[in-house]
Amino acid sequence: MDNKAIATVLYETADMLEIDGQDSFRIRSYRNAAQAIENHAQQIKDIISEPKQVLAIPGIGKGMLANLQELFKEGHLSAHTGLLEKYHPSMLQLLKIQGLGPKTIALIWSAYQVSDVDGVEKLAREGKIRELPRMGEKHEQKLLKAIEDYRRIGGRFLIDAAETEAAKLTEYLSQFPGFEKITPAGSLRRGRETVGDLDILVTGPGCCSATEREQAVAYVAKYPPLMDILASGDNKISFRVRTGMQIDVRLLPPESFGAAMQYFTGSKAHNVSLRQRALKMGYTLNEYSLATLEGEKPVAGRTEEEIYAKLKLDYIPPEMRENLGEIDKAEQHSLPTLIEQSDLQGDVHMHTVETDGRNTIEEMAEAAKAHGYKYMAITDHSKNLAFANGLDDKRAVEHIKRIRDTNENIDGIKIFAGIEVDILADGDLDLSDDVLAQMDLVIASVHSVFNQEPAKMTERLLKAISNPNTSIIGHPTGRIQLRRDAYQFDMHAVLAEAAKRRVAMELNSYPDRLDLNDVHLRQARQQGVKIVINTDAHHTSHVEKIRYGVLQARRAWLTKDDVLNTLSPDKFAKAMKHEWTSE
Ligand code: DGT
Ligand code: CA
Ligand code: CA
Ligand code: ZN
Repeated sequence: MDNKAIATVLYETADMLEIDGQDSFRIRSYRNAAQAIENHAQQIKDIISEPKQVLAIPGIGKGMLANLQELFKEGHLSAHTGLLEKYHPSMLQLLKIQGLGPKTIALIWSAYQVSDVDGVEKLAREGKIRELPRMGEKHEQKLLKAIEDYRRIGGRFLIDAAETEAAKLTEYLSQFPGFEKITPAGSLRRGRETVGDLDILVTGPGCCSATEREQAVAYVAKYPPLMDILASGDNKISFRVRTGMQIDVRLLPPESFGAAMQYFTGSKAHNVSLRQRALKMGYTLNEYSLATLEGEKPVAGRTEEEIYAKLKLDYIPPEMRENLGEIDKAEQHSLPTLIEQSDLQGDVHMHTVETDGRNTIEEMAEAAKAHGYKYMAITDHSKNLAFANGLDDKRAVEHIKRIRDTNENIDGIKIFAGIEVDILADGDLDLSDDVLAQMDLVIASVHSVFNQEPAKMTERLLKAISNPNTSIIGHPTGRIQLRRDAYQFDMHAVLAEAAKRRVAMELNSYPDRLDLNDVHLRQARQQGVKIVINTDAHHTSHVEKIRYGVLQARRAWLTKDDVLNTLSPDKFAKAMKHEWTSE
């Protein structure tokens, strides 16, 4: 037990004593001791048999010494375990929520006997926290936000956050002399919608002599956002940064870099299949190389390409490595040609200052043009979304005119006039058919009443799809990653109707949406439904978020043909009026 672990037990005991309503002197003695031990240069475990040395640490008296002796003799502290039993171990999770202190937890406990995160979240959502003494609605909202942060930090991160973190670290590592290649592997490289921890692989010409390794690890340890080091070995250092993200950095010799890329990109399931194949062919495959079973002579390892080639497989893009049949396809030379960002000719879900966007029509169009698109669409909100200042029929018609005028006055990009119209609770669209018919394209989206019975929600979506003006269903499942689950409905029935009516499904690229997700995209393709990949941009800078959508499309094995906004402007315009033929 190191000093940090001891301090944690003491801090937790202090917090639980406070929840228990014990006197402040006793509580303070635990906190002071925890702090002193945490900052003490010498390990307590090395001096515990010398009571005088322990007592010499400021803040540690005879009582605390007895506690420490118990801790080392028994492996636990009875004051700590007793309180844990009384309040349930889940209390420790509650204490980790920023801004939820022992006093509030005590209040919640005495009123509701709830001591776990899910339970407290439920109370807050039910408006029961504001009923406690000295609490109000503001506290309740802050608490919900804190729980959200806790979940994020305790769990997975959105792909854009992971990417930003990886880019910052890569920049830092690239300044270390001798590091030549620095690449993310793991779930980030596979383009998964969320990332658990970051896996960064590093190599260079001389990588890595013992001294270079030592210097490199020391350099990584000085990374400014680094909070604590979790493990540090010969060629690996694991640490946590201030955002709560955990990062594994691995140093590799160049001749193993491809093997390590392959291994640490995963997925685990893909790797298991690949290794079985290697064994059948008389090879072993690990993070260092592909080698002969007999004599362990390496035959590949410098690049991933040579490993797949030696295994008589076409190169499998990282996004496909989930063991969903990609190895068979690679063997048969029949891997699909996945869609690429450069295949997209337009982005047709964009908001402006007219509703809840931050830029004008012109600014959004210029951003789309600078991105290299041939077309884009302005699709502001409809009136049901009151907080977004959504458009009614009259304003929508005026807005169309403005969009068309802007289109006349801009060169090099076609601006379509569209709308993101709300699908009301009964499945009706929020604007009159007459106005919707004037649009070049209509995205119909659910933005309210998410908790309908699945059958009702299915009916609602089917009705929206059956409106002849509907071109696209926007963010079809409504999920907000790490925050709100998808609303429930019969996806198969909805996709079948969309296929029949030639209504497209959106792949919304906003990182917290990514909706449809990879699984549903695959299902949509199988049912003959076309996809439109959009950003839902509310700012010119959001145009770049399209790449997160493209990654999900690739994970779903989509090709250029599956996605309507790879079409030329004319063909795309027709497709928005249901005029396309499935080949
Ligand atoms: P994450 O971090 O939860 O988002 O997902 P990954 O895929 O990044 O998983 P992680 O970080 O645990 O490991 C990175 C890769 O390393 C993983 O995709 C495959 C490889 N790997 C890890 N553990 C094993 C293992 O036990 N067996 C095999 N074959 N591969 C492993
Ligand atoms: Ca990972
Ligand atoms: Ca990892
Ligand atoms: Zn929307």
